[in-house]
Amino acid sequence: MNDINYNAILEHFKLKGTIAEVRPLGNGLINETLIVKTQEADAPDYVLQRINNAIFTDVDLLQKNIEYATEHIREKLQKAGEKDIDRKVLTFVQTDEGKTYYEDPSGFWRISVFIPRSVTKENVNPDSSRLCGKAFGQFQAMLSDIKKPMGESIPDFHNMELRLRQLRDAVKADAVGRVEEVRDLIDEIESRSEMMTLAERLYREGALPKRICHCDTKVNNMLFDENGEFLCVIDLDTIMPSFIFSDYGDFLRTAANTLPEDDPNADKVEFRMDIFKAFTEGYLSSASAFLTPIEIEMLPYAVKLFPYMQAARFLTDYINGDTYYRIQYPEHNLVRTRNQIALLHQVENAEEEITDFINQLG
Ligand code: GN1
Ligand code: MG
Repeated sequence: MNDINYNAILEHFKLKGTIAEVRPLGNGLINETLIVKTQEADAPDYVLQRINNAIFTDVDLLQKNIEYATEHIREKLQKAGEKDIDRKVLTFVQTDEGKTYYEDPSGFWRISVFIPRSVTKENVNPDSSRLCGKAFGQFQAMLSDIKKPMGESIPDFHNMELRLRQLRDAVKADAVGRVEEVRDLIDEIESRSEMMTLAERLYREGALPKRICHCDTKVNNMLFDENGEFLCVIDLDTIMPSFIFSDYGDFLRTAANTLPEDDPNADKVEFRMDIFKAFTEGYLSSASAFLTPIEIEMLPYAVKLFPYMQAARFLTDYINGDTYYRIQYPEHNLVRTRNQIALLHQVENAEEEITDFINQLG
């Protein structure tokens, strides 16, 4: 990273002002992110990112998705008479060739305008999770009528059938001899496989739509202003067609877990009903206008699906010898799996209350 000549990359983009400084920003694991400070007070600062091309193999499709989605949201905000639009949607800077990314031997680079006076959060409380629900519902609502051809930047990213196939392939190959030790976890996952692949079957029957989703709905992928008001959604790489469950369920998977997803005290994992209720209220306040009855009816399924899917993904990676997720110690993916299975159990225990609450709102 240190021997990269950032100025040589930056000069291919149409930036305003004089570069004063380039330094790392944030704690993202997938892409490398830097802030580019400019000298002049009236020139914006910028965010420079190297796109992880090992995970996002079709950078052109990825960037087109992001361009189409941000343009569409910008138009929607303009039509709605919003003020301060430049802080409510990301702006990507073009290269001299009129593209939003630049490729050189060190990788694929893109630049967005840094949104001034914005902050990120790592945790939520019921009030902020209501805001998050509303924001992700609005995000889906704004993109629900996009006409541009949006592709899957990671094919079948949240396809549960694929994730189960990957687990079964890993078990069959048993590349590093870990299968015997995790039999109980494989059984936990296999015993629910039929129920958890319901969405894919309904999709094939034409009963369930895919829509444009964010697919990485963590609170730290949102920007807020100095008063805690929501500004915009960031980390747009996984914007793609998916079931709306992706944005609803994955947020709850992280935000409503009392512990981080890799906390080893799986027996202490609890599902926070206060966060669930507030987020669901917020989400339905902005999404119910475009959701079909079956999508609303299946929200309790979505709450289960994401701990389940993430458990399958972590377990697959553990069995494969840790080739996908970054680990800090050898059992890390196993610990993560047990944590997500514990969360699944908690959600299952609360299923009736979850369903009643959604029915009463919907
Ligand atoms: C990855 O890097 P991060 O934390 O934003 C993964 C998500 C998982 C998450 C689990 C592209 O996201 O799908 O839910 O780890 N992103 C990708 O921690 O695979
Ligand atoms: Mg992220």
